[in-house]
Amino acid sequence: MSKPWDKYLDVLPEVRQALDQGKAVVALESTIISHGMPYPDNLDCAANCEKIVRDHGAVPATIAILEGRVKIGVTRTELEYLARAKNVVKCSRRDLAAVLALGQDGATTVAATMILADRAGIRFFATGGVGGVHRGAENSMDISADLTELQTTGVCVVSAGVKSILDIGRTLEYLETLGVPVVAFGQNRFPAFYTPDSGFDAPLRMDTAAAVARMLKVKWDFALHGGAVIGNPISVEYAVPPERINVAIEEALRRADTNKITGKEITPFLLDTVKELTGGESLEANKRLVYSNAALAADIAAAFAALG
Ligand code: PSU
Ligand code: MN
Repeated sequence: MSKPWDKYLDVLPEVRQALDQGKAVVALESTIISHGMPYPDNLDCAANCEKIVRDHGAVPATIAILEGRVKIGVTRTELEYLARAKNVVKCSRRDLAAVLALGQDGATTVAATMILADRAGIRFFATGGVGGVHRGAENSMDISADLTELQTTGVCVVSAGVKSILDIGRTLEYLETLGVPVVAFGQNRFPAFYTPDSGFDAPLRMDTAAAVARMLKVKWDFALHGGAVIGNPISVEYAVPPERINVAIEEALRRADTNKITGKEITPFLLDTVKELTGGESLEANKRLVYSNAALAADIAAAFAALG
C-alpha cells in the first residue's frame, strides 16, 4: 500500500528488491560525508562502508537529499557529488521539510537519516557517533535532535558511542529519560568514539549480533516504538590515546567558544579542529570506527532478518 511520503523517495532498485524480499538492509548517513570529513577521505570512507555492509551480507543504502528528492541508496556519481559539493545543507529533523520543498541538496544527520530510513522500511543504520548533550548544555541548551529521534523512530543505530566532545554522562541520563535502550557491545563500559572507554558503564551489555536482534524483535513486537543505541567500541589498535584526544578536545572547545561557534556548526567545527590538532590521527580513527560499525550493523540486520 502506498504511503503519502513515497512520492518523495527514490529507492535504488537493489534496495527496493532487498526490502521487498525481507533481506537485510543497512542505512548509512550523509552528514558524515558532507560535514564530518574532508575530501577525499569522506568519499573513501563512504564507499568502503558500502562495501563492508555487502561483505557482511546486507545491502547498503546511503541516504541523502539531492535537488529535493530523498535518495534511499545513492549511485557512485551521487556519492562523489556529496563528497565534493560545498552547498549541501546539514539536514536534521527540523530542516527536512524545507530542504525537500525548496528542492535543495541535504546531508542527513542521524536524526534525519533515521526518519527517512523508517519511511523506506529500513530498521538498521550505521554511523560514527550519535549526537548528544553538549558540554555546557545547562547554559546553551544544545542537545542533539538525534536523542529525541531515538525516542520515537524505530531504527537501531550502531555507533562507536558518544563523542567525547560531548557530555557523555548527561547524554546517558537523557537517553534513560527518553526510554531508549543503550547497549555496549562486547564490554561493560559505554564507548566514547575515539576511545573504547567513556568511564561510564552502559545500561546494557550484549556480546552477539543475534542478542541485539532478539532484543529489538521483542521491543518492536511490544509496540515499544523508537530506536536503540548500540555502542560498538573502537578497537584499541585504532583508538587515539585518551591523553592526546582529551587535550585536543579541550583546545577545540576553547576555540569554538572564542569563535562563538554554536548550533549546527559546532559538531563539524569540533571534528575538524580535533583532526587538525591530532595531525590527522582522529580522522583515521573516525574512518576505522565507522567501518567497524558498518560491519556490526550488517550482522545485526542479517540476524534480525533470520528471525523471520
Ligand atoms: N559521526 C561521525 N561524524 C559525524 C556525525 C556522526 O563520525 O559528522 C554527525 C551525525 O550526522 C550526527 C551529527 O547526527 O554528527 C550530530 O550533529 P549535532 O551535534 O549538530 O546534532
Ligand atoms: Mn546541536
